[in-house]
Amino acid sequence: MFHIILFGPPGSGKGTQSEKLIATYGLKHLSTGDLLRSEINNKTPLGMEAKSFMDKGQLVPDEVVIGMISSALDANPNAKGFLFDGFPRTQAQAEALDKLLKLKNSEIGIFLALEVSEDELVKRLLNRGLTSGRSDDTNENVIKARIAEYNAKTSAVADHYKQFDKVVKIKGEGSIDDIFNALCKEINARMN
Ligand code: B4P
Repeated sequence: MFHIILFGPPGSGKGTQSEKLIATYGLKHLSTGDLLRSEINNKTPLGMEAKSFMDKGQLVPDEVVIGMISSALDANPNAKGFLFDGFPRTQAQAEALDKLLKLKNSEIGIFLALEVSEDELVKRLLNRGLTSGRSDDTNENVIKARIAEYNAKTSAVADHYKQFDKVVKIKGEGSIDDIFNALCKEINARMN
């Protein structure tokens, strides 16, 4: 099994690149953002709790997100590997993920960190907000709050994986195909 973490600030291209990576490598895509939005659309209690945080640009509590990922791992026992998109976003989530994978005698193969300037992030998310219908993409203050949450709580997750020599930084600005090719080059080098 080969597992990938695709990491980066909001709007860095995680969702965009994930679609291409799962098609190429046959991995199961686990996006906590997508899982949470599906709970919101289904109006579940978990979704209603998550919405109150997401609408303000804040992270959803760790126990909610970790529970969701644990269930998703158990629901896919035959997966070739997982592509984690938008997870882990805190140190507690990273430690929980390591433990869950260890129980399956497995571990993260590579941690790919997309790097994009803040101006570009804001521009992309406001642009997506024109068509996505996502309430967290339409208000610039909420977008800035999401970026601030990333800087305060999420960026340090890379340090956790640096100690295991898993982290590779990738420039996340440029054409989608060029970024995809850069990601594939690093994955192929670690897979073989
Ligand atoms: P997510 O759903 O993870 O969304 P995201 O970080 O905003 O977006 P992503 O990075 O995938 O978007 P992409 O660049 O592909 O999170 C939403 C919220 O859910 C969080 O704020 C939080 O509240 C909650 N949440 C999720 N996971 C959580 C967790 N683990 N713990 C706690 N809370 C959690 O797309 C952005 C735009 O850029 C698109 O329009 C795309 O077309 C464009 N784009 C992509 N690549 C481009 C390129 N190379 N050039 C130009 N534009 C590009």
